[in-house]
Amino acid sequence: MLTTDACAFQNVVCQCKNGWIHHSTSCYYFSDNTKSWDTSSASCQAHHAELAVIETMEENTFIWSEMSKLGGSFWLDGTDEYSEGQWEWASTGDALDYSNWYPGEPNNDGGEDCLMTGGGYKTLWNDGHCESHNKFICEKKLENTIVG
Ligand SMILES: [Ca+2]
Ligand SMILES: [Ca+2]
Repeated sequence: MLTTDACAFQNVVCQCKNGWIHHSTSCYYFSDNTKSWDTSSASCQAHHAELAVIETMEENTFIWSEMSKLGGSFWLDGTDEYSEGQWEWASTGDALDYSNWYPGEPNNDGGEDCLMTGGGYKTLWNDGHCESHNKFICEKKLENTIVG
């Protein structure tokens, strides 16, 4: 079985499909269009990906470097729709180890259960209304292909 370390070997090509950006062990897609959180998540899954799960400050810095070029707010995979105030990554059910909330967020203002970043929040995070339309970031693990 290939691990991400296999990318270090010369006979393994690690690449992302056109339109996806390689960073560390993942490929990321930054949407142009805006959708609700549910529809954004489904759109990622249609491309065998999930909304982005941000696990480290380093990864957060990477997505901000792209978001700041593109502009707009973006959905991430986090939600507390199952249990108010208990934030988890929807695709794994894991609690958020790393987080980067804007001061005063998450405030559940009027019932906000979906994780967004970018826009006026810049690199920081906010809980937004899941029905609002934002751009979104999909993430999937790097595809390893053995050559030769
Ligand atoms: Ca909430
Ligand atoms: Ca909020």
